[in-house]
Amino acid sequence: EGVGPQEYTLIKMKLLEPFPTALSKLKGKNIFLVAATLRPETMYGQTNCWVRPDMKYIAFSLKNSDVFVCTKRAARNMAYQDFTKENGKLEILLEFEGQAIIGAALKAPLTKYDTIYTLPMLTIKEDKGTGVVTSVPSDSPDDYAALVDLKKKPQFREKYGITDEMVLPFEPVPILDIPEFGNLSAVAVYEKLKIQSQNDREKLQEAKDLVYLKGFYDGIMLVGEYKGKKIQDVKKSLQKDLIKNGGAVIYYE
Ligand code: A2H
Repeated sequence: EGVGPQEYTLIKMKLLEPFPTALSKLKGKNIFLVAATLRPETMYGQTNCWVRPDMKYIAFSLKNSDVFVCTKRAARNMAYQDFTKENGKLEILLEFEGQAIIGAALKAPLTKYDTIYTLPMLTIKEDKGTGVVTSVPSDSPDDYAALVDLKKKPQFREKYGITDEMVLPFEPVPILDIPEFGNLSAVAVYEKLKIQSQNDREKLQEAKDLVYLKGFYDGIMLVGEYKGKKIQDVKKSLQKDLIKNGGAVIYYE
């Protein structure tokens, strides 16, 4: 990437009660899984949240006593961005592996699905974003590939204690129209390149290269307040609205 910090929109996905056992001592608190995204305009299409089962996460306190869940690396950055009571100081409440929160129910902003679930993605990187990724299978080939893996492999769901209800009802939502790729661009390239799984790294990179630039610049919103408008013209307003309504904050790294 270029010089200087990258700005991300941090999407706040509220953990619903009953909390997973590993977080039960935080009962009654406002807990959010926080996902770093470059595509706030796609949040209408969220179908689930991804965490990596074998990666470490922490829960830490914000200034207002709300709790965020993400990697310790990201939390340390946040401590220097005015998220915590004391600048640079991190108040860690709990540490656990992603596995411990798989299956957890969440309320996410803008999506039409009332409740979405925390599911496993094995390719999440430790050193980028928060380690929590919000899933938009309509427009992200990585997300679509990981969702299809779970849908077509009952043993994969079983391995992580995921029930059918957490996965099967969730379909990619047409939210953007992208020239050449239509209104489910990730699905279109997944099929075009005959991608087999989330581990098909080379093809997934190619898929991303194909759709991203077009999505960023020429895509048209199909839903929501900015329906009919170009993404590049509404991205900033949409981000502002999300922040104003408590669904997101800005995060740099
Ligand atoms: B994006 P960049 Cl619809 N490991 O959000 C793997 N991927 C991660 C990650 C991590 N630790 N942290 C964030 N990401 C994903 C939406 C989206 C994203 C769409 C389309 C493309 C896209 C929904 N998922 O990303 O290297 C997050 O997924 C294209 C790369 O900093 C985040 O935005 O550019 C993006 O990668 C940040 O990656």
